[in-house]
Amino acid sequence: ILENLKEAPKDPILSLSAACKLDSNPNKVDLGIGVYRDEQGITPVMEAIKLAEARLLEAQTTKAYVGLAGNEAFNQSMIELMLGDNSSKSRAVGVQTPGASGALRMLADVIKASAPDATVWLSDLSYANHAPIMQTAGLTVRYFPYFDRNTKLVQTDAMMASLKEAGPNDVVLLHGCCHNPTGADLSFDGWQTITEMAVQQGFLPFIDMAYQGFGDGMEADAKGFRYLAERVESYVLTGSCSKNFGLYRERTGIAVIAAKTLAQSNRIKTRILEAARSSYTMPPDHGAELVNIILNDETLKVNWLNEVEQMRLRVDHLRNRLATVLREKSGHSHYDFIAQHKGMFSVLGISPLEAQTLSEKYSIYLVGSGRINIAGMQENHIDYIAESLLSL
Ligand code: PLP
Ligand code: TYF
Repeated sequence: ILENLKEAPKDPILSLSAACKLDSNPNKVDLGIGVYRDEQGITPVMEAIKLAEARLLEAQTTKAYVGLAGNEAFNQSMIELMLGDNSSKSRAVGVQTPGASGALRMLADVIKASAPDATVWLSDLSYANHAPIMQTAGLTVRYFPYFDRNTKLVQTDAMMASLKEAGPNDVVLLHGCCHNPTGADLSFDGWQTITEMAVQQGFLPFIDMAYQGFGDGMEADAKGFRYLAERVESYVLTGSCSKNFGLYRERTGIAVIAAKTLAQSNRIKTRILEAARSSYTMPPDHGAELVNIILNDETLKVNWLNEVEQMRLRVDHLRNRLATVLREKSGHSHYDFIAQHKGMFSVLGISPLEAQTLSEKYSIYLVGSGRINIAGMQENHIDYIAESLLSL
């Protein structure tokens, strides 16, 4: 029974780190996988997490199972963090999942169960795992124009024109902030337009929030999504603690459902628990309890917010430096858009072949879409990256 399988293609992003590790070029730079690194090239355990871990070690008395929805105090705290005092909070319920990845899949399963013929619209481009997750859940995927290859910003008019076709049997997946891979975010005007369209056309907004705090700040990053959440009848939302709590490997995330009424949200929640039970059953607790400890302790929360802000400012600084150095070295403003992008990534608008040349000739590893992880750079890489890029 196991004879028929051919080898699966490698994960295109994870395999970049492996290739970079094997590269003996002393100038090598890993701008592939989306993890934050400090000026020493390390992805540190955050201070607030270390303190919460010390408390947890002291206070935890059992490792017995928690339950299908995971840590409910975590779920409530994450809803607070993402929604603030949004009016939709009164009908929002959460389920802890193994990362936002788990949440994407659980929500896709529930959408499939409720509307087997639903189409999920993804931005062109979108997160590498969005289409595989939606398609494996049995949903049809369509793309709307998003990234303008000329301006390297969002082509809002073309996006909205295309989404005119989305109706009550459609799901529109939007990145809450810090778009992966492009770095090009919807403007607040864009959020207002899409909100109006969701209300009028009746499609389900599906918001994926993996980088809250990395764009303009913890509250500012939620502004567009919260505007939408106030006004649409129903939406679903995923949250990730991988980046803003640095909990990557602890697989800490949440699926949030805000249906018409709290009773309906709770009914849908039972279907998510059913979907979880028939796959991983229960999410890991460690990361969720750490987040819960931090978000419910005033001092730890302030420490944590400061740490995220430091990371955000560092990435912002690297962005601006790279754009400046590219302008100085080239004498033109072609790469100025890098400074306008938000979050960890930028798509540079180079071809897959040029991306391959950067990897093979210069040992600068980046995703084939031309995405670089700004948060993976060190200040002393910038000249080399700029010179290599301009030599293409
Ligand atoms: N969604 C987006 C847009 C992402 O970039 C990522 C990964 O970083 C995820 C979801 C999944 O994150 P995780 O499963 O680590 O929480
Ligand atoms: O886009 C990224 O780099 C992150 C990390 O299969 C990631 O989201 C990459 C590949 C993958 C899972 C996560």
